[in-house]
Amino acid sequence: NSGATFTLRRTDLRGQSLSVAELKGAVPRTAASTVSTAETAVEAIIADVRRDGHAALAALAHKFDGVTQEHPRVPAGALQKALETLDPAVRAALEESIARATAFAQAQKPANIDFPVANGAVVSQHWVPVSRVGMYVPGGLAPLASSVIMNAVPAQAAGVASVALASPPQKNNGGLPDQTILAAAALLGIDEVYAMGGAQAIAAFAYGVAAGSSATGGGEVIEPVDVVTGPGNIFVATAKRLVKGVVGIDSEAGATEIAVLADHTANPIFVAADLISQAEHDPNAASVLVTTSVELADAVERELRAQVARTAHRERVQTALGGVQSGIVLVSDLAQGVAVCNAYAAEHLEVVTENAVEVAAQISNAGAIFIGDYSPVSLGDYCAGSNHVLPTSGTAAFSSGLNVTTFLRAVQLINYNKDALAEVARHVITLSQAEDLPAHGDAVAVRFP
Ligand code: HSO
Ligand code: ZN
Repeated sequence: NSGATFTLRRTDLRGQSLSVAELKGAVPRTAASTVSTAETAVEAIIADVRRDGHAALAALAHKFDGVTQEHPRVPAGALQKALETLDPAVRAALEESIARATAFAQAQKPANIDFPVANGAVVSQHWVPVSRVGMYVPGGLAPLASSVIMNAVPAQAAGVASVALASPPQKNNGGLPDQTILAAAALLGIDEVYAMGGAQAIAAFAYGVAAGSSATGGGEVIEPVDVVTGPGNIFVATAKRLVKGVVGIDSEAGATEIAVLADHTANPIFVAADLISQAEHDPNAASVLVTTSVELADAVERELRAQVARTAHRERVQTALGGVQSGIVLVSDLAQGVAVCNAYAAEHLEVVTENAVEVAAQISNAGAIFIGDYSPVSLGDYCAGSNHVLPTSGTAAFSSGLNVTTFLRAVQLINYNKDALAEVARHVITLSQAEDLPAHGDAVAVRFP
């Protein structure tokens, strides 16, 4: 079993003093594409769904998923049955995941502020949930039931009244979505589930679908949503990009990434296992080790070869580890390591060094930071209580993973009484004149004749 063939490229930055731009150029990452080759096709699908509603959904389900569908709504009985037939161990694991994610999401809820700016002048900020969310959960090779939890739990904790879920119809499941996805939805109390895939599902959520006519086989109204979340293939990602602005979307998820910042104290067996765990997702996944220790780098490489040789999805893992997006970066010290990690802005960053908590505190750019030997990324994927929908491709420098505030808006309330307005009136009038917008000042002056 010595057939593991891949080369992890090494970048040696030791002794070099590099600017942020140079560091960004030095870290192993492929440029994220900003234009989509699927755009024309997706535009046509969105137009079809807007024009023909259920008839278009049925035609697209036939064309892309190979199923004949009268209407996409999954019957309540099918959700119940999926739950009843779920492996009890999987059910227990999903329940633990939901419990931890829910507890943390509840704790994330930001407090409302009612702030007395002056006597009789209160300015408030109240967090208000969006009304309705549409979640997309991909089917395909690896339907991820855990992603149902990660998308639904923060929406529910935010107080979103209406949560709908779409997942592609599976030919081998009688045209219903994957059974474990249905069971996870049932566990979460989501009863509005659609067997819809691809760009058409995103279009249906963004614009809504009118009730079908008897000529088209019927189909209930699908009300439009305010926010669409969830990962998907290039068609789904492109559709989300095209409907953004009509609805809110979560960030576009690219291939998954793990970076590990490690010193000589790290355990190479653990580090190698963690690098492989995310490489398992996708041949385009990225696994990056940033280390101060050449000995650790060598040991991790030896471990990778041994562990890759016996891993289940060896082809995928080898391609990911051998790709230009993966590799080992050698740094002079932890300060340079921190700078490299901040320039890289990993989706997941593990810090396995001496004083890992203090080192992690210096990381400003990462979707989620996993601290120490016993907080692996795969814990966060399933059961930590944190969310696994995180910014990829360096977007962690300016955006956040899914959390309660994804589904909330901060609404400001202004409540001045007469005396409080009188106190500031002359300033409003002065500024309105300075901007040559005197009617603005008049709207204040008229209250004090
Ligand atoms: N690591 C993935 C999430 C996931 N892993 C789901 C397993 N299941 C992106 O954060
Ligand atoms: Zn994962």
